[in-house]
Amino acid sequence: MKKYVFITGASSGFGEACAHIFAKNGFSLVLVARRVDKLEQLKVSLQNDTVNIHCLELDIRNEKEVIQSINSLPEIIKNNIHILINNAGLAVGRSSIENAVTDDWERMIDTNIKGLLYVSKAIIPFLKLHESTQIVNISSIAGKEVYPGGNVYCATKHAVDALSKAMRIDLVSHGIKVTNIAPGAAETEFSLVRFKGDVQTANSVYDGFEALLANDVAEAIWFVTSRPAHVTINDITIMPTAQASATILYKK
Ligand code: NDP
Ligand code: 8X3
Repeated sequence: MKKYVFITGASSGFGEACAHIFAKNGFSLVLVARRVDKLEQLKVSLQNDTVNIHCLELDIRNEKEVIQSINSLPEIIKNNIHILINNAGLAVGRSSIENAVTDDWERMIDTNIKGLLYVSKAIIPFLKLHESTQIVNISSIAGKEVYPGGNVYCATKHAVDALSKAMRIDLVSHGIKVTNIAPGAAETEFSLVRFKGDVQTANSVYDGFEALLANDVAEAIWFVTSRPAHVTINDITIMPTAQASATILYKK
């Protein structure tokens, strides 16, 4: 029976790149996002005789929907999930606290923290069915440092970093590995979402240096999930070479 990897935020960026790498390496996939049309397109591009792909239209902020959609998956899928990649997430806005739109805070907290928790709680019982399963949480350099205007986004990613440590403790007796991945600047739809569709501002984030690509992060995720059973990589910080810290970027 093929092993499944459950990838949240597979309609774009890191999640989509993970779908390609895991399919190439023989995993079957559960692909999760709100934009199911994008997932279906991805499915068509990946489909071959050896890989099973299940698309799940899901807003991870909705606890009931998360529980219901995961529990309604066919038994053959649920019972063969070996890896959960908690990747879905976003930044919205980059204002100082007194100028921020509070709805932006709700979206980040509800997605990056609460959504990650709902999905994890629903998937962990299935991971427990097997030896040596794994959760990969996508945090950020923003989960290690803070920067101007990063306030709530940084707080949510610090929470992901803390939850990775907490999950490792709670799940060690079940042999579930937990890995925290903290990327620096990567060129995906991330900035377009953060700046609410302002293409010029989004593009300017990546001007003058070579940002990470989604595939660079997906390769790191593949590396940590393909170690032998007795080896866990706890934490990876992966940066563009031109980025020394959250705030220090060498731009030409
Ligand atoms: P993208 O915007 O390209 O992808 C984000 C993904 O998350 C999309 O597939 C989106 O799908 C999904 N998503 C967002 N909200 C929800 C929701 N409520 N329910 C389900 N899915 C949702 O960004 P990245 O690939 O760059 O980001 C992936 C992760 O990496 C995020 O957690 C981000 O914070 C983190 N990160 C990004 C960095 C960067 O510089 N790009 C650096 C460090 C970390 P849809 O809209 O279809 O629902
Ligand atoms: C995304 C990277 O530096 O914009 O998590 O916060 S950063």
